[in-house]
Amino acid sequence: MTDKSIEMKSGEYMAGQIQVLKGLEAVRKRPGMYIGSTSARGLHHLVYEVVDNSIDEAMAGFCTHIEVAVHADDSVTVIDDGRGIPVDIHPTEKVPGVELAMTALHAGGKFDKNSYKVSGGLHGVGVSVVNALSESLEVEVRRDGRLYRQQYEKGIKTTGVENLGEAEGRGTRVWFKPDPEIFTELVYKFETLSSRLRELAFLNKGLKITIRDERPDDPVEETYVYEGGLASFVEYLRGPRQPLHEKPGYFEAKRPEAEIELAFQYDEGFSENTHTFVNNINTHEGGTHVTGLKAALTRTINDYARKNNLLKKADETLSGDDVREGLTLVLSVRVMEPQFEGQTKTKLGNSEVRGAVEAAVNEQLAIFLDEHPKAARAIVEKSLQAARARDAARKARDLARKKNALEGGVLPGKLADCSLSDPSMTEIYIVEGDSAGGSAKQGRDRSYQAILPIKGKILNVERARIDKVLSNTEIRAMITAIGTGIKDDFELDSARYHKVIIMTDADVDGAHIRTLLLTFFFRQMRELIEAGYIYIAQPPLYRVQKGRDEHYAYSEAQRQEIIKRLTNGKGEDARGLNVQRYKGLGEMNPDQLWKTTMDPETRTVFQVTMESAASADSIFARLMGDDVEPRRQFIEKNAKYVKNLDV
Ligand code: 0RA
Repeated sequence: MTDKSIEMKSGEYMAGQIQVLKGLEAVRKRPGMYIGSTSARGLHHLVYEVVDNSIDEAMAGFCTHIEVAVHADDSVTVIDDGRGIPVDIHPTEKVPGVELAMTALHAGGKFDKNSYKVSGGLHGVGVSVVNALSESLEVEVRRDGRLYRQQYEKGIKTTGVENLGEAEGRGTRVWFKPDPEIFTELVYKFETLSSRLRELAFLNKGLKITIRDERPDDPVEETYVYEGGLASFVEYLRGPRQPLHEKPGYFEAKRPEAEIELAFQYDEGFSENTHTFVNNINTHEGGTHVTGLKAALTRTINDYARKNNLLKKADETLSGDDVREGLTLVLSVRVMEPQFEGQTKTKLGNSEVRGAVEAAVNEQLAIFLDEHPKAARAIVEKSLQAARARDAARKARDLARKKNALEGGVLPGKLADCSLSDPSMTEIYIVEGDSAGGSAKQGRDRSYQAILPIKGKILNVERARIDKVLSNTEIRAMITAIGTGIKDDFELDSARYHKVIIMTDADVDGAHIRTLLLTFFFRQMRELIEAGYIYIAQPPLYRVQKGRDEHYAYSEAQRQEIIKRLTNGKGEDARGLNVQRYKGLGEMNPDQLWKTTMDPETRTVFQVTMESAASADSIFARLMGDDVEPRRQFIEKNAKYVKNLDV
């Protein structure tokens, strides 16, 4: 019996099909609404969306292993060993469950009520969105001793759910190839996928996740499984920093409002590394759970310090920033009906979660401190040092403010400011080196572009306490030029520019300086990144010239392409061909710098996202310790990570 004859028989079925087609059409018309973007980011979200379904099955307790493979043609397979998507006919929709999952928007929750849904993807939109945006997709289900299969193209089924006969085991396999008519970028980045999958393995204790990249000549496979869950995550994040206590603190708590899992470890560094998740989603913008967590940390450590007479003066208290200095912490909360708010929908809104987290952390942290008196003392001592340094920095700052007011000069001398004063119209280039700074000053459009040259290596903020950070000239110049202040004093509304563009040489040193700058912004002006104000300029690597034809290449591939075109395929040795490699920005004259890197009409700038900044930061924390070898490796690999910035 063909599909057509079924349609004739059932008006209900036909109505369902019309709904499906309308839904798919909406997804293909406005893919951005469903997966955020159609660039690299959206492309990667397709994988996360499919994996999330398997993760849900793991969270329900039925799946132990998830395998992801990226094939030579950049198609992807996701396999799990869960129960398998149901194949029986849905009572009201009259189609097999698996077909419903593949075609109905938001079908995910229809089967299973009591679970922590929206486990991952950008909006938890469901696998039907992946189907709609795939040139082709195939789903296989093993259930009840049989193998079933169905195939689709652009979300429309090309077969029914076929029973392929007997088969062992159970589970679901989804293979899909993203549609080139939809996506502007079709190449998967192994690092991007593997770091999210590793994160999911940390967040789901004991779950095994494998990723295989079949594209390189020598395929790569990695497996992540962490019996320690978040405790393993914290040790991973802490990296080479010297811990104050040997094992991370760790607890799990079940409350009616939420399930809470937390791990933390203090180290001798000065930065705070807090990562929070709700239903496996990174809550970059914080929310009620983070409010509860911070309140509990501050209160419990102060209580402990006071109870044990560790505070010298009667009125001495430790601030939130003080007790979080040198702290690596991961909080994972599971909530039945999470409300995500904020610009990027990564802020938890559920008010009942605040109290649940606060109470659980108060209780469990107090137990940890009582049971580990040596660690507790070290933590309080460190917080006290932080409090005293902060106090000294505040005094120095007040003094500096007064001095500035007296002298009348507020902006740094090296800043070549723009003439417009509406921040939404203006941008500032932070430029590596005085010579490139000079070219930028001459090449810019001075009405809306400001230039701040900074000396090569700025201070490594990872290894310095706040008072030292603030006494660094380059950093002070940036802070005053940008105008927002830092940390607790940060005010987005005071930003003097809505674009802060980092422009460094296209070499290893440039990459290092860019990382230092990103780390600084991530640590001290995080909201500037969250607001989308930080960008990275992309200067060309080569100038290729033949006669009056002049072109710039931003990658090796582009260089070859241009040479081929200009020489009619003859290549490098053609007569009259002139290829110049730019070792630094300083080698470009002002006009070239404008044309290639600064003119909004022709330049490419990458907007820095929280994810890219966080990964810069974690790479940085990991590698800027005292070990030389990992640093050397990092610098060699760095070009690769920079390419990841738009993901
Ligand atoms: C709902 C019910 C059941 C399984 C699933 C959903 C399921 C969905 C996906 C998507 C990817 N992998 C999956 N694995 C399972 C099973 C209900 C039952 O067997 O009783």
